[in-house]
Amino acid sequence: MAIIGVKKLKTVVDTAVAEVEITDVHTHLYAPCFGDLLLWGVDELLTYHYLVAEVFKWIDMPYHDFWNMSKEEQADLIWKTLFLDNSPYSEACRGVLTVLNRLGLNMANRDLNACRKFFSQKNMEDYVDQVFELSRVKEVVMTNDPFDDDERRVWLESYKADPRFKAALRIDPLLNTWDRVWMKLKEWGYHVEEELNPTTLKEIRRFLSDWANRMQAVYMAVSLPPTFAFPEDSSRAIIIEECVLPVCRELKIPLAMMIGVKKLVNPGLVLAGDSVGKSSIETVEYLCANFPYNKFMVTMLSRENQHELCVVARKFRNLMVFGCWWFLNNPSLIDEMTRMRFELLGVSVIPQHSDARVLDQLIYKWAHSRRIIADVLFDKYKDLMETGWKLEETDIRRDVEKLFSRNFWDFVNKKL
Ligand code: RAT
Ligand code: ZN
Repeated sequence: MAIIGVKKLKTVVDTAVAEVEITDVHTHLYAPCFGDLLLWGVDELLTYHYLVAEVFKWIDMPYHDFWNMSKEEQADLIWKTLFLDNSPYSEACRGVLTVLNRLGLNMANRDLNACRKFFSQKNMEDYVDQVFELSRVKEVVMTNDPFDDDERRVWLESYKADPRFKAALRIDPLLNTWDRVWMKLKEWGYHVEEELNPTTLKEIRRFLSDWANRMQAVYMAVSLPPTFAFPEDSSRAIIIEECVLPVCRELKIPLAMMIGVKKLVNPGLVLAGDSVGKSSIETVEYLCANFPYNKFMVTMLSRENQHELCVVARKFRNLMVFGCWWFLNNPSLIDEMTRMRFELLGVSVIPQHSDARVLDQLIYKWAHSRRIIADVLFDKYKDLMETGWKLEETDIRRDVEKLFSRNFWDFVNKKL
């Protein structure tokens, strides 16, 4: 047995975490066959909606004037406001600089146009390879919305599988705006009416199976408001119970629920205009308890829900907690949440996902999270060693591999 001493522990943990090949369970990235839907490069990085929200803290311009600017003009304004007129230490700003740094760009002279030149010489396909290599991500799960016309066209006409990009069937419109989308299903040949009668429910099931199979979806996913309740007398609850859960069961895939987003509290900010609210943990508890043959992946947006979510995950083997979502994806909160999760759940959690919308973000989101998770792990192993427990490098590599990849696949493939 190659037992590790406490002196070597730091190096062993850091190396294991730095080297592990990641399965990123939730992103908004697209495989190359989706063309322009896959965003990349410095102008996309700078106009990420996390930065758009920050720039409007400083500028007085009407929202629509900003949205009428070209992408490059928006990026120039964000660069000037958030990087030159202020120090860019917010997590979203720092992220851009981590990416440029890891790509070998020297930003000491703060020259944005030099960066643009660097990216203009790249070709998308090669750049995808480079980013996957640099971030040591082996595969990502996309967010695939059959209600998005541009995306839908690719699935129906020109999709070309790339093993690095797995699909997740995203069903927000179906669950959150049935009164508007039932007409679309009808147009696409499903025999539905607005009223959720037996034929309509059967046809919604057919729609879900068709798309999950077409995409080879590894799970179904939905983002939900803080008011999400179940059971409830609403079209959402009926569709979940009668369609989503049965189809997930039949296909043996999890339903990922991302709970706690208050949509468009400031509509002028568009994608950057959503906020957060505390949600009901009882809803998660009820679903896990009453649908034991369904698997649920859950992440919640408010910090206040994190502890109770861990507790519920201790009670139900059909619940997998994942990621530090969106406003929680900041170093201080990742650190706090990861500690709590490791203390309450041991190795049985998916500590992080990237939520990358721009390919290059894989580089920073994972560099930043790896650092924090490694530090937390080190503390936990050190505490363990103080009990006299002996650790081998293989133990640590096994745990790290589970946290960053295998727990997800084991859960997806788990039979209940
Ligand atoms: O983090 C984000 O980019 C959000 O805008 C959302 O996309 C969120 O992650 C979601 O998947 O709904
Ligand atoms: Zn997302």
